[in-house]
Amino acid sequence: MAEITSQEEKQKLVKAYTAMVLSRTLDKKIVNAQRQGRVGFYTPTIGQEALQIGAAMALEENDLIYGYYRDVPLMISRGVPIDLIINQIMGNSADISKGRQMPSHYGSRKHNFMSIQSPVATNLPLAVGAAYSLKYRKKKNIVLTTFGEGSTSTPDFHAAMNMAAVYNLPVIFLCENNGWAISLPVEKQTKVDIWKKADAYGMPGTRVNGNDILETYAAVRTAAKNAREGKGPTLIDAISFRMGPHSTSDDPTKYRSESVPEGSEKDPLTIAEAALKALKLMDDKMLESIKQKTVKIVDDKFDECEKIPPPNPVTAFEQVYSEQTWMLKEEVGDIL
Ligand SMILES: Cc1ncc(C[n+]2csc(CCOP(=O)(O)OP(=O)(O)O)c2C)c(N)n1
Repeated sequence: MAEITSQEEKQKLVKAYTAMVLSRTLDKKIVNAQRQGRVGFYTPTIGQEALQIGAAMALEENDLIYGYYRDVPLMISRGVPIDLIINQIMGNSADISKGRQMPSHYGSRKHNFMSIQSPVATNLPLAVGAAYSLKYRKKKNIVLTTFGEGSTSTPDFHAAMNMAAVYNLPVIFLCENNGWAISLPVEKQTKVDIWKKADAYGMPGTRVNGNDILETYAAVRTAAKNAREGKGPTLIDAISFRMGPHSTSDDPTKYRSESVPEGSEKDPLTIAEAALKALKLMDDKMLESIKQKTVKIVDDKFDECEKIPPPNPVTAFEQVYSEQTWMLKEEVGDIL
């Protein structure tokens, strides 16, 4: 287990654990709601809480995040309220994109969390472009971008890694290596360990146990320090396991037999709880109390969001052009 010593870091860990519990509880709530027909679709995050929240622990508020569809824990640890996430999944009138996007395509300008795109790895070149801009403008903030190991087989991954290294940009590539790209295991995805790909582009690459929040935190902390000091990008290969299905439309029992059950020794929450207890920051009673309270918070918020009506159809014609074109005006007229 990686070491943390300062009081500030210990407090961060306690906060991070509450974010982990909130993410896990929300995740289970949404999956159940999908099974009940209350939401249409969702990409579960269970199993990837430690690596995302560990990364967030090492960042500053003004650092930019270009994430992907499985990054709810990362959003939560940045302070994104859970109703923003629930409303997006429901596509109701309180959703910031007014139901235009499919579920799991969140974003929050306030939290420097860019909107998610569907095509995998398309966030990487954007992250590199943002890092270029920060460097050009001599800003001190940096960029974190995340992606699954399957996304490393795209041209966007290679173009982004190359440009980041050539221009020595302040960007961290965090590979959420959960072992599977839908039904394709990592061994069939690539012949080389993901972290070793960094060498081909001339940047440091490192592998961590992504189920261990402190290990991921330590790696991202080092990468962030380097990026801020002008020492360029890093690739971090955070090994984890996708404990749930790829999405609510997927049945992993059709293609894999391995599992990491909740509460088992590889579960990121179990590992975080052991760390909190070893550091004497929490005992079993406190851990249980956080879990209980969180269930109520999530249940209440979910019920609240469910009462919000769907978007007014005319909103489909808004927020694209600053002034509506005559064609749009005509179409809106047909609806009213
Ligand atoms: C460019 C592109 N190709 C294919 C897909 C279809 N697709 C959606 S998710 C996914 C698997 C991605 O796996 P990985 O990058 O490992 O992330 P994970 O879902 O495991 O977190 C694929 C192939 C897509 N969205 N975009």
